[in-house]
Amino acid sequence: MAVTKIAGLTALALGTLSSVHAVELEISITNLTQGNYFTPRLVVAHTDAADVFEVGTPASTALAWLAEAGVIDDAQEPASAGQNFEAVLGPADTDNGSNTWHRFGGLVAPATTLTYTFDTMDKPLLSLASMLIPTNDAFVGLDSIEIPTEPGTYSYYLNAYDAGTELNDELNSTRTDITGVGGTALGGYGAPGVAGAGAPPIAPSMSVGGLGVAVQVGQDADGNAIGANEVVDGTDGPVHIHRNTLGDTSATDGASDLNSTVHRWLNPVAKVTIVVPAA
Ligand SMILES: [Ca+2]
Ligand SMILES: [Ca+2]
Ligand SMILES: [Ca+2]
Repeated sequence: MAVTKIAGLTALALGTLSSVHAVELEISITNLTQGNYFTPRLVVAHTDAADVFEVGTPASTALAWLAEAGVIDDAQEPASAGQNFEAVLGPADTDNGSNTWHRFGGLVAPATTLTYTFDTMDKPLLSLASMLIPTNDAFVGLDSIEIPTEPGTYSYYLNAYDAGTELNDELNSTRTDITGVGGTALGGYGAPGVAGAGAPPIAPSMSVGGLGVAVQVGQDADGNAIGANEVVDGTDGPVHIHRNTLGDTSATDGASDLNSTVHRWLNPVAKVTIVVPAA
């Protein structure tokens, strides 16, 4: 998969942001869903020389890792080295010229809020992305908003997007009756609808298989071999608004292993609040 960078703003728009000053933002993210979790968040302050995603444009390999497996950097999944956002953006927590980024850890549970502080290092734009679990390749995204500079509190509602890099089969990797080759693992989690086998239906464990680690050995829908730590398992277009989880009411048979009474959602799926402190 080719990594594609798309300019987000014109030079004219950047010119209007010349008054940006270094600021430590307080960023809160609220999970608005009933039964989906957010994996650790990629939060990037950047110029128009960097872009996390673009609706209507094929996802980068780094975005595929994030959306399919929750992987942002090598520390999470060494096998993604050279393909993940660390490879695309540079080291975390420092000024990379075009960007500075953090990986904010921990799961965001349904109907909960987590808050972070983030030094934007004078970058004018802000993006955020995080995988929704359990899904094949859904992510919640904020794309290149202008970072407010006046002290105050600013809110944004975020949609769930489909990265387009994995077919939405909604099948756990142990399923063999439909495709004959196993499902595409719903992010590598060991049981349908949860992050670890045996966990309650909407309370993922972080201990089984590692959070967001892709385990997709088998074959894709075209019969091509998929090795461990690959994120190639069919495509369903450029980045687009997610069709939502379809689900059904059996975790072990039918067209989906997800629960239609728990795992469906409507956009927006997240609220982000940015507090710009008084200078
Ligand atoms: Ca973009
Ligand atoms: Ca998909
Ligand atoms: Ca089912």
